[in-house]
Amino acid sequence: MTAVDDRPTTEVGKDRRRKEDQRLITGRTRWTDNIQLPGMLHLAMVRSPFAHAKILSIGTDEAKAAPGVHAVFTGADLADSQGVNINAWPITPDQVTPTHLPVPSERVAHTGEIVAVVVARSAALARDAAELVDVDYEELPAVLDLKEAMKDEVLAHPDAGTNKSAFWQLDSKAAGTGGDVEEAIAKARQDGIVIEREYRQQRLVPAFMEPRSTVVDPTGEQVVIWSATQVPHILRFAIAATMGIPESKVRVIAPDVGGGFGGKLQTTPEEFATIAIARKLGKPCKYTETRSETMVSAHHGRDQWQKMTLAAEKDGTVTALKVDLLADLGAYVAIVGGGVPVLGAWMFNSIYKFPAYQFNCQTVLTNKTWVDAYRGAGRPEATYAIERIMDELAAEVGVDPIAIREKNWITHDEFPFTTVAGMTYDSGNYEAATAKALELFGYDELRAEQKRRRESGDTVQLGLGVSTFTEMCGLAPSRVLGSLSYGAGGWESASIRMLATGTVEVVSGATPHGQGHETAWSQIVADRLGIPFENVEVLHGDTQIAPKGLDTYGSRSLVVGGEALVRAADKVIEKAKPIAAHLLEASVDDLEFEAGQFTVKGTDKGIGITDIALATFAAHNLPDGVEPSIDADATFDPVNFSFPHGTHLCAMEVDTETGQSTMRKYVCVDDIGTIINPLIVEGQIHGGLVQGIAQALWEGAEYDEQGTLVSGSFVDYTLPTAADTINYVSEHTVSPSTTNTLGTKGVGEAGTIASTPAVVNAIVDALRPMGIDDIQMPCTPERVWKAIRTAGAQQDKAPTADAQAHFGEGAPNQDPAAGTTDGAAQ
Ligand code: MCN
Repeated sequence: MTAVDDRPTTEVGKDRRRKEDQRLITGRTRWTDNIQLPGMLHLAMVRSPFAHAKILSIGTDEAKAAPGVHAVFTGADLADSQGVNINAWPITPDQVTPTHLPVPSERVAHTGEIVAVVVARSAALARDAAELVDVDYEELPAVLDLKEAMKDEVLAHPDAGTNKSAFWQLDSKAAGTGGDVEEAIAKARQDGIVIEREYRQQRLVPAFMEPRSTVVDPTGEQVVIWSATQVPHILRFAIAATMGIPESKVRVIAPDVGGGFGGKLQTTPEEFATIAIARKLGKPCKYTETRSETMVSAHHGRDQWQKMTLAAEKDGTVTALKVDLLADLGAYVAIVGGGVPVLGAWMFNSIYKFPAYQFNCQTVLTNKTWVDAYRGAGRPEATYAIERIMDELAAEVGVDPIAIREKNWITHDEFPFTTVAGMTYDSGNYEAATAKALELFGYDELRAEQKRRRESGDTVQLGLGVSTFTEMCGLAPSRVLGSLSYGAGGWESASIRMLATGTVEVVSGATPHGQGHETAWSQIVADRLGIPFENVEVLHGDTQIAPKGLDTYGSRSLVVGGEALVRAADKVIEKAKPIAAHLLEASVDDLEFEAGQFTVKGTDKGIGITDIALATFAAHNLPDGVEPSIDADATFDPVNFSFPHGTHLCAMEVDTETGQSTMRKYVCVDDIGTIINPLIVEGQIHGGLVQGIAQALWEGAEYDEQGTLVSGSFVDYTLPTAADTINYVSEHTVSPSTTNTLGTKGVGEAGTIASTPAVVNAIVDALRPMGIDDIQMPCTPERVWKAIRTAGAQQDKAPTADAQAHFGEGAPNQDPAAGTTDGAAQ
């Protein structure tokens, strides 16, 4: 019997290996730090060792006299030229936004802030001399904890008068999208269920592979800036807006960039300082940070307290959700730092039909590294809290976590569905994704094994974790972003240039830094124009070559930039059509276009689009009035976000004697609509999963009482390696998006958003019979062990009938020697 060949005949859907990997893997590429310019000088930063301090004086004489040193600059020296780091998303008109100077001259507000810059012949000489800069500080009280910051007793910025940056609310009753949340909670307290929990999102470091680097050449007509950035277009805008250089005189180039995960969507003090100094000296300058510098000076992610109040009927039907979010911004409001927690407003309600909802978000300033978008940005945080508390509801009602979700989720026949947060989800099928995941996982068998282990008192218990998530990505409709006071739009652009010799240049406004756009974009164009995949060249990341773009973040590139590309391709075909008709001596209406060929309907007369490109280049025989070009540009602004969703299931084995949690199985079924390249998608999901799992188990940025980042290196910040991960089972269902013609939804953040609660739910599920209903992330063996011990101590010391009679409800039941939970289990 012949096997049926179901490999796709189109490029879209094909497992194409990434074109760009050839040069990346063999090192035939240019990272910013590889760029060498004649006469180039090198910068080193002098950074504050204090979390909060007045700068009393800066002695630069010794550093200036050091070998190879060209100059030393302080904030005062740069005051007239250094610009200011921007906040592009003031979430309220009265948001407290401390001025963020690249090099401050009076006061530092977090450890690692730059106080002086040394310029020398080499990076090594600059670093050596930086040690000789003598800064006299007067240490000021620092506020490090975000709950402490709320008290306003110690101020991160004394001039601001408060640490509270902004308060933002979404209330379903006020918005007309649902009922009164307080009423629904009060009712549930009478005759239903109310669950209250507080979850912690620990601080994370977006540990991209390539440290940030900037090279500036000020010697020509334009200032040319190479930067390891995700956002060359936004950087050009910010430089023009704050440094007084006309935008047309600024060229930003992001060459190959080694990852970002949101951590490179910032405009940085280091970039501004390097530009200011290069312009002052009139010489090319380079600054590349060390890994230790990345840890303290590139922005951090997450850092929230999430107070959740969920109301339900006795059978588990949800009736209200109230979220009180406290979000740490760190020392400054980063480019979209204030807005990231607010994105949770549309995500905490997730896939569930809450009749009433309220989201309250308070952002707070502290003397720590500033916080901004890290893979998922606002959506992993929200997904974590809602998926954790849905498990608590299931436990309270006494049903399986899957059953509580089925009872409350939006069913496939209810799409499009406008949620209580006012967001319209266009498509999805939670039942299908969950059914597939359960089957692949072997859910029932694993539950049976869990029961056996519980009954036999196995020291290694099994827990099953569920996460049925959705997210909003493809940032996105400019009008919606504008209504939220976001400073930029959400469109994306693409251009197609039909070269005379049959190859095609695609120019993308989206700027990949690991996502494989060159491959995926080639697949889209190859199908649309009917030309070989190999004949498409994708250009990006240089504002001179791709002048229009809003860059890559928020899993937006495909659903916005990919659709712009489709529209540009359609325009190319439309422009080629009259030329084809003219050359074939046929009417435009009689032509059809397929697989790269225009043919006269019902005949074998035809001409290929690449032949038309050549004929247009020669321009000897074009119809009257037709311009000699079939090139086209398109800019696309979607009407809505895209809403990927999926079901992630995790099995964890928890050793109750050591606290060690080991992943046994992980299955995810993601629905990201049409898939352009399954191989890229698998890579995106795997990478995303590891980051989400790492938050659950390993990673956390910890400060000491002085405000020093004690997890400031990879020795202490436990980034997982391949050896720490397992083989995940990743599958898909397809509910095409209706907001782009490709039917695609974003995938770049899905794994990170979904996986964290699946893992923690599994660990808690394993330990629930011991009375444990939360473990604060990261669930390290120590924390799990402490939680087990504390729970055990509580059970051992359960008040006797006598004690209860004596002490009443307040009967002591905790062994003081066991200590407090110390944040290990809350
Ligand atoms: N894709 C596809 N089919 C789909 C969806 C996506 O084939 N249905 C492909 C796209 O063509 C693209 C890739 O998957 O090649 C990711 O697409 P998309 O979801 O549009 O995300 P972006 O390209 O906008 O990338 C941003 C996203 C984010 S927000 C973070 S953070 C992140 C991520 O991508 N950072 C990354 N993935 C990363 N991958 C690497 N290697 N490095 C990072 O820093």
